[in-house]
Amino acid sequence: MPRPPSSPAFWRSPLRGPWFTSVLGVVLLVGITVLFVTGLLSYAAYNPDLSAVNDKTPDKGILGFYLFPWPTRPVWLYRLTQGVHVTLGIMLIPVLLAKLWSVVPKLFALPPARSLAHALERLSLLLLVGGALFEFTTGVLNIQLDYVFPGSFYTLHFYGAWVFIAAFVTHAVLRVPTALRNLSLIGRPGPRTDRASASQGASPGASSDASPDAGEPERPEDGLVSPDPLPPTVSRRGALGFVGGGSVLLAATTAGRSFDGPLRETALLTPHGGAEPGSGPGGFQINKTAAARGISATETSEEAWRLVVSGKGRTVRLSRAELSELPLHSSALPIACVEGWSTSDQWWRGVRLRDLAGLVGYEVEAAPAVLVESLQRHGAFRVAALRDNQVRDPRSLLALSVNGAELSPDHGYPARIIVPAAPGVLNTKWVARMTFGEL
Ligand SMILES: Nc1nc2c(c(=O)[nH]1)N[C@H]1C(S)=C(S)[C@@H](COP(=O)(O)O)O[C@H]1N2
Ligand SMILES: [Mo]
Repeated sequence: MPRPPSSPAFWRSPLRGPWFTSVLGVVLLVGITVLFVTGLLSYAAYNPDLSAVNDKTPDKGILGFYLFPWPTRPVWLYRLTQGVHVTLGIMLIPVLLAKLWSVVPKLFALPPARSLAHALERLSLLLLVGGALFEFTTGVLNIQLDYVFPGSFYTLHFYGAWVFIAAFVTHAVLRVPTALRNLSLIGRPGPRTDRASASQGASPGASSDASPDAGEPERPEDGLVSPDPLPPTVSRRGALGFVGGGSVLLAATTAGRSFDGPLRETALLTPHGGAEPGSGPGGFQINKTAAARGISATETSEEAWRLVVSGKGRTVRLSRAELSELPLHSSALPIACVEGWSTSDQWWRGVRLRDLAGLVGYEVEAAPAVLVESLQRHGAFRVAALRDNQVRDPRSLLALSVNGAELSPDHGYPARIIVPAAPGVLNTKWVARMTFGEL
């Protein structure tokens, strides 16, 4: 008679066992903690508390308790935090899948709940597994498919992260001690067999050696070790090697997204953006082309385009020629997108944001926040709000040229914002209007 999946003997891989599950669990414990922290940092970097323009997450309420003004130095700050978030997230996919595989017999274990405590634990596991799959899926869709959830990616990924992390912390508190014992990282000194039987509460004589390829007897309710294993075709260490190899392969084909030039070509798994940037002064990543955003040469021409700067009840209109007669400054700054890709520092040249605030009567040292609007009429990222510390930083520019050449249409001609350490989404292209003041 065929055995049902609820029978432990249905699951015959000799790889399953506390050691294998615990190694993967500890890797996820560390990795997911880093993902959570860098994710929260990324959210803070969007200035979500500044204006409903940047963040439409309704009632972030207490979940926004930790928000702080994102600094403008070091200039590579977001490049680092978000590069780590995305690259590490991708690397953890094989680990997550292997971990789920290693415990899948428990999904089918009967009875579904032995006690109220057990029922609650299984419910928390539902949130844990569901939350993990949800966070990894939305994350990957966002970086690979370019915002399939219009405007709502942050909301989904942000709320999902909090639900997931609640289940994750519960699970970690319940399981980390066992995992560390299984790995012999904690526990009593003394002969291995004694320690194992003492720590696992098994009957005397039941040895539970925690080494990777021992038979791993365990408490029956752990249900990880197959009672009727098939002969092994690979050792547990070997299987871990496959998982780790998968992570390394993913990293090797992803990490190039954080660099320019030939290294970027190694990022096989990275969408290469809206246009091939080519070489020369504009030879760095182009995510959204002018054509894709409906920006025409007519509306950016010298005759048609005016920058409208307002604040303090005043409005100033500047042609591009007038703009380029204002004091121009250079800053070497990268662009770093939430999708994890970034450019090296480029040499931007343009008018300081704080000098534009000065045009409408603000003290440059006390320049306020600004709302920046693009010529673009449709699609995401038409508008962005910058905080006062970003406006005041002397390296923050309304750039007119990059690496010594006029901005190309795809890089934001006639003018684009560039702010140190900020997420790319705040670097609005094809700027049409800037409104200074309290937001
Ligand atoms: N007007 C406008 N500005 C924009 C965007 C956009 O879609 N429209 N995309 C933003 C995002 S999300 C990033 S990461 C950077 C990317 O710059 P790039 O398209 O020049 O690579 O531009 C930002 N500025
Ligand atoms: Mo972006």
